[in-house]
Formats: sequence, C-alpha cells, structure tokens
Amino acid sequence: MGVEPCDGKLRHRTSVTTSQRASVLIIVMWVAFGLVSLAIYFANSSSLELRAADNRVAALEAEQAIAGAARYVSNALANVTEPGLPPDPAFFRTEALLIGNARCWLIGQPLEEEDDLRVTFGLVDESAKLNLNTATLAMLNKLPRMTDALAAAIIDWRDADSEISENGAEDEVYGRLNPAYRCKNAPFETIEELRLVNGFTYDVLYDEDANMNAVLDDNENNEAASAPNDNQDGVLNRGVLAYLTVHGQLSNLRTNGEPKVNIATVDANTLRQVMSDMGIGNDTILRVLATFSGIGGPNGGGGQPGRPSGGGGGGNPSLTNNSVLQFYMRSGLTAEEFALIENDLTVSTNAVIEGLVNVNTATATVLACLPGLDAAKADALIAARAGQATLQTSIAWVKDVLDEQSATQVGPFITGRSQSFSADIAAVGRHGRGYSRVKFIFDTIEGTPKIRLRQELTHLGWALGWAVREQIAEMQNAP
Ligand SMILES: [Ca+2]
Ligand SMILES: [Ca+2]
Ligand SMILES: [Ca+2]
Ligand SMILES: [Ca+2]
Repeated sequence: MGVEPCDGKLRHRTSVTTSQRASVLIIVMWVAFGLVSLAIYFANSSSLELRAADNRVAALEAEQAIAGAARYVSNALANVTEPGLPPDPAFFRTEALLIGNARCWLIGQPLEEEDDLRVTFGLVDESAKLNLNTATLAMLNKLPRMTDALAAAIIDWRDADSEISENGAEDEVYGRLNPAYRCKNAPFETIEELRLVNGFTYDVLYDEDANMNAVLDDNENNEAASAPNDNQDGVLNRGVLAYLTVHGQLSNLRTNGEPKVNIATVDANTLRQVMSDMGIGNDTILRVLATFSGIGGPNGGGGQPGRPSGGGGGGNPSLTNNSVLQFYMRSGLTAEEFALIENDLTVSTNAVIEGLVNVNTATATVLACLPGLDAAKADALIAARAGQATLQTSIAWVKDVLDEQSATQVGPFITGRSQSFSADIAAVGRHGRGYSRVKFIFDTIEGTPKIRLRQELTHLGWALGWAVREQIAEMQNAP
C-alpha cells in the first residue's frame, strides 16, 4: 500500500514522460518536415534560378554574338570583290556562324518566291525592293495586297502638301482617328512607319508571314488555330513590307571619286574621255560618237581620244538619253564594252541616286511593278538573268529580253548594282537557348560600310525554321 501511491506516481510520471516524449517527437518531426520542405523548396527554386541565370547568360551570349556578326558583315561589305556586289559567298558564312558559345544565322530572302519552305540564308539586297519614298502611285498599286486607296494614302503621307489626292488621306482623315494625329507630309524613315498610314492593317503589312522570314512556318499555315490568320493553302502570302524599302540608295560618284558622267547632258569630249579612261578602244569610241552625231564639243567627232584640249568647251546638250540603258541601246556598244563604262554613267544630278531597283536581284513581284513591265515580262527577265552569270552588275542583258518600248520605259528605274544590304541576324547562346534577333541595314554609299538602322526583332519569335532547330538539337547531343 505504502508503495502504491509511489508506484502510481511513478507510473503517472512515466506516462507523462512518454506523452511528453511523443509530443516532442511530433514537434521534432514537424520541424524536420518543415526543414525538409524548406530545403526542397530552396533547392528547387535555386535550381530554377540557376536555370534562369543560365538562360540569361545564353541570351547575353546571343546578343553579343549578334554584335560580333554585325562586325563580320561590315567587314565583308568593306572587302567585296566588285563594288555593287554582295560579299562573295565562297568567303562569307551565313549559317551557324560560331561566336563564343553562340551561333548566328543571317536570315535571307529567296530569289525564287515559291521557295518558302526552308529559310534562305544571306544578306538581303535593299535595292531589290521598291522604294517607298520614290515609287509612283501606279508602281505601288501593282504590289500584292495594295489598293487604289492604300497607294494614294502612301503618296499623301509622304508629299509635302495637305491636298487629298483621289482616294488618298491627309490631316482631315487622321484628325478623325482616336487618338488623332497629323499626316507626316515628309518622306518615310522606316517601312514600319506604314502602320500609321490610313488603311494599313497588320494583315496588309505582314499577311501570313508574321515573323518576316519569308518561310511558311507552322502557325502560318494552320488557319486561325494560332496567329496569324492564314488560309492554310501551303503557300506563303507575304504582306507589302516584304517588297518595300526606304534604303537602297546608290552613290552618284565614280569609283575614282569624281561625279558620274551625266549622259542626259554630256558633251562629246567628256563622253570620249570616260570611254577612253575605262579602256574602250579608239575605233569603238569614234563609232559611238558618230552614232550620237548630234553631240559635239570643240573636237566633236574626230581627234585623239585623250584629255579634252581645253576646258571641255560647250557641253552641247543634245544627247538626250532618259536612262543609262537607253544610252546603251543607242550606242552600238557590245554588252562587254558597255559594262566597262556603265557604272560611270548617270542621268541623275543628285549627290545620291534614290529609288532604282536592282534588276539582277529583284524578285518577279517587284520587277512587275516597274513601268513598262508586267508579270510575264518580269518572269522573262528572271529566266534570262539566271543564264547570264558573267556580267553580274550589268543591265546590258535587259535589252535582249525586252522589246524596245518596254526597255525604254523601264530604263530610268533600274540598276545592276547595290550599295545597301540588310543583315537579319538571329542567334542562340549556350545549349541552344537565349534566342535573339536583330536586323541591321548597312550601306556603302560613302565607301566604308555604315549601319543605317538597327531593329530588334526578337519579339517576332523563332524565325530559323525547323531545320535549324534540328541542327541545334544535334549539336547539343553531340559529345
Ligand atoms: Ca501630304
Ligand atoms: Ca514566316
Ligand atoms: Ca495561323
Ligand atoms: Ca497561305
């Protein structure tokens, strides 16, 4: 009995200790559980952050690589084999260019417009497009998706006056918009400025090529399943932006730095001089001068082809060629002879020649917009130019493809050269991540290449197509 309370107390104490222990154990387990959860949470978030940091590094690598690729392009343009040509493809890489851990691609434009399933790589010739600041109403109107009202709105937007042209739009129209703004009444500075022009919807500007890579991407061929809305016909319909430029100017100087010879007003001595300078034979020179018998300087028609004897004298402006092509058609020169002097002739009195389309690089769609041409003649030009590879910067071959009237009409609007190129550079950093895309427009009008525009295009999304995606995956899997 004497022991009992003690035993009861003991038992009680034991049971208290046990339940305390159990509570402590539960608390410890909860704390442990909490700590483990925290550890897992932090481990997970730090691995996510690590991955995010890795992606950020990849994106930085891609951006740096794009800057590097832009320098590479600039250097290539500074060292072209012939002025007016793009860099020689044999020495100019446009695909999977390795810069640090990143790789770069130059997204090009296919010369054959049907070729829209794979990305074309290379520089894009800005002179292959129609100039938004100089193209006439009729020329603009011939572009796909264009209407009378859209073409007229472009003319009104860029012309200095505020008089509404037929179907056009000036301040009255823009003033009624919400928010209202003024008509520019000055030249376009970028083609994207078209978004402000009355009637230019996203659809007209981009149509199905939402990412501007000239390729039919999956989302561009699935109707409304994902933007853009397309017709799922397996063919890429491109918006007007694909065919337009505000660049593509050409220098009006000869390669020796002197002004080009204006064959709209040239005198016999100057014409003789330029032909002699460029290595055309004496007999040929005399024959050409005889052809243009109306023109005559002090030594007109005869004499030594050499330096003009005194001050050029006179400058009888009876050589009224409307274009360099027309001069060639009348001159009787062979294509090879004409090619020697072609780049030294002009009909422009401006410091820079604006708005000429490069007939050696333009697509059929752009060529068909030019005066004197239509779709059939544009196709004939494209077919013929593939067959002439020797005089890559010449327009002489055009004479053999077109009838005289068409050639005379189109002459003032074409050139054989380009001094303005865009480099649409896309890059990925380490592990194929960090996709980035920037478009640069370069020109060599002043000799050394200059960047005229830098445009961030990453927001348009992946533009390198499925083939490059596979290529990158293979590179990652390679040991
Ligand atoms: Ca105006
Ligand atoms: Ca596309
Ligand atoms: Ca779609
Ligand atoms: Ca389509």
